[in-house]
Amino acid sequence: MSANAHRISDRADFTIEQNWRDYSDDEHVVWDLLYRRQVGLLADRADRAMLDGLKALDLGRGGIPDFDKINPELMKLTGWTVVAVPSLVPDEVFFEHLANRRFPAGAFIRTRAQLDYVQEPDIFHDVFGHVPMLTNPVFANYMQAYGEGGLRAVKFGRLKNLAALYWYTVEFGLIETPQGLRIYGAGISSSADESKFALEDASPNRIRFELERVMRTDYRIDDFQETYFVIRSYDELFRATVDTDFAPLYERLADGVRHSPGAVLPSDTVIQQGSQAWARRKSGG
Ligand code: HBI
Ligand code: FE
Repeated sequence: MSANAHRISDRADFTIEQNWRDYSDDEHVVWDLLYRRQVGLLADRADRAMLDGLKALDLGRGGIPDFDKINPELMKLTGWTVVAVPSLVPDEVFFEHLANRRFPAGAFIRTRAQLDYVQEPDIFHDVFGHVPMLTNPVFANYMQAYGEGGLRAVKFGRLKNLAALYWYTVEFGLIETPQGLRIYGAGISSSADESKFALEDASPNRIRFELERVMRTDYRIDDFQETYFVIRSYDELFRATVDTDFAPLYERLADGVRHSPGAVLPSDTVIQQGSQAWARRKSGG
């Protein structure tokens, strides 16, 4: 186990040094294995924004990315930087970073035995999955607006609703393109199985994104999604956060009405109704 695995931070913002020189050769090999597999799968499954971001930051240069090398490029493109954290950080710390255009990325990398699934976000999930999207100016604005909204949601006690918005967009979002549906969510793009499942399997619902509907929808963290929400553009996502007056929305959400992950509502614009043939699907999950 390298010195990087699950260190603790003694800073108020939970950051640590990445210490890129401490990664072992085998840890670099794990990144290369995951990178090569995903980039092959995503060539015609990921949205342009993600593929362009991978190139712009040269994340395929070989080995685990050194934040000192990718940050100047990312800063130039959209004013974001990646900061290293041991793993999940408290919600408010997370929102504070996003609101200041800092993306907290786990510094540890999964082992070869965990190639297909790791419980906590490791550097591959965070830097391969999330960071390329931060090179897209509109999505970068959405992520900062999300962070600011998160700090407000904590005050209104509406964290669960906001976490659902993050889950169904930043983590598991799909976008409509002239070539068909494409992936932009990091939870999908960093997973070999879900990259195929999210676009090609008949069992999940694919429903048009609507802010309040998504914020009321529960989700499962240990299996593929039962529903994927589809946006038309990143601008639609950004506008939803900046054009919405959240105070009355938070009042309405206080009624506690939630939808189950597989629900299809009469008010939904259904792009593809799932076959609902649910079985535990995540391989080895
Ligand atoms: N911390 N490092 C890290 N990464 C996350 O994705 C993350 C987090 N803390 C909280 C959190 N996500 C979720 O609660 C968000 O959905 C709000
Ligand atoms: Fe994530």
